[in-house]
Amino acid sequence: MATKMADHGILIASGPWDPTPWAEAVRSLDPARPVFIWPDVPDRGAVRYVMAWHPPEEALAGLPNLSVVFSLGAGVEHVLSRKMLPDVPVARIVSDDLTERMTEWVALQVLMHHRQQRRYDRLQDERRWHELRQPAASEVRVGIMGMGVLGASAARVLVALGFSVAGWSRGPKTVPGVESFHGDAGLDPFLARTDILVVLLPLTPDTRGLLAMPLFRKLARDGALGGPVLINAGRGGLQIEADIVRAIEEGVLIGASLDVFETEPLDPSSPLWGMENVVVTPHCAGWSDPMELTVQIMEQIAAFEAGRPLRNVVDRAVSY
Ligand code: NDP
Ligand code: OXD
Repeated sequence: MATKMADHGILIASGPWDPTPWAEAVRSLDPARPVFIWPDVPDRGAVRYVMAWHPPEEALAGLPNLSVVFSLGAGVEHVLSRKMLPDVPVARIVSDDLTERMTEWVALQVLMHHRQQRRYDRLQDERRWHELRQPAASEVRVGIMGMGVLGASAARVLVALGFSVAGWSRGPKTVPGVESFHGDAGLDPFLARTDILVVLLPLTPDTRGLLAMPLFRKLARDGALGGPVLINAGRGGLQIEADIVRAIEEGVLIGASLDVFETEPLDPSSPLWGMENVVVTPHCAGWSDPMELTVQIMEQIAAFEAGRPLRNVVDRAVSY
């Protein structure tokens, strides 16, 4: 057993994240399995799996026995973009815990804009008792770009809250109470009926830079909120931040909630920090719990070593 395990080691290459809780989680779940923390890999032949979050290029190269790369997040662009990534399966995280956390964040942001909470915060600062006109949820059209695991979950909760919800994805989707748009042909009609745009797309060659002024101008302008709102928790590479700033300044957007940025952490000099109806959160919408996600990865490894198929393997042809 010990000899076999020696060839079945796990390398943790967690980029800017502290690797310690991930290594501790693996060790507590499978004490016999060798665990390496990049760049400390004395025997590269002993690495069979990599647990990766923004791994350095070299961490994925020269691993002769590598069988699987496990992304430590739901997104995988940080692995697929690595030129030295060998031709092995890349599996991503699909977790109830992460999905629930993301759904909470989306519902919070939609409600914050819908219920005009930023304006009430300012009124409170001024000690002013002033009631704002408040549309019903059913008058507000939420459009979700990306109707995968996270988008569909958020859609279900927003439907339950009474919003008029539509989704846009590559292929058609059936989610009760949600109007489905898909593909290039479905994009403009989807945008034209959307007051609050929620983005839960992966970052791929097709989606990079999509959230820019031309798209913002296609959003509905006749809605109950007085203008469109952008909420992005997908990836920063989807958005052009200079366009978001200009769109807010020019009233093309009346507000935004952003959890992800072109460069993270967001630079203190970014005007987004100080804009009145812009909410900035530090890529925490779907916070990953190391133990919860490591349990899933170790179950995947156990299945793989027993000859069963891996789950949540990314389709490299479409990059997500
Ligand atoms: P999924 O792979 O389950 O869903 C992706 C969705 O995007 C699918 O509906 C897919 O369409 C759609 N899509 C992909 N490419 C296109 C395209 N070119 N045009 C139209 N639709 C497209 O991913 P998840 O829901 O699990 O996660 C989504 C993203 O959320 C992740 O990739 C990650 O970037 C981000 N994320 C952010 C977190 C945070 O903390 N901010 C936490 C976790 C994830 P189809 O269904 O037809 O395939
Ligand atoms: C993820 C993330 O992809 O945290 O899971 O962004």
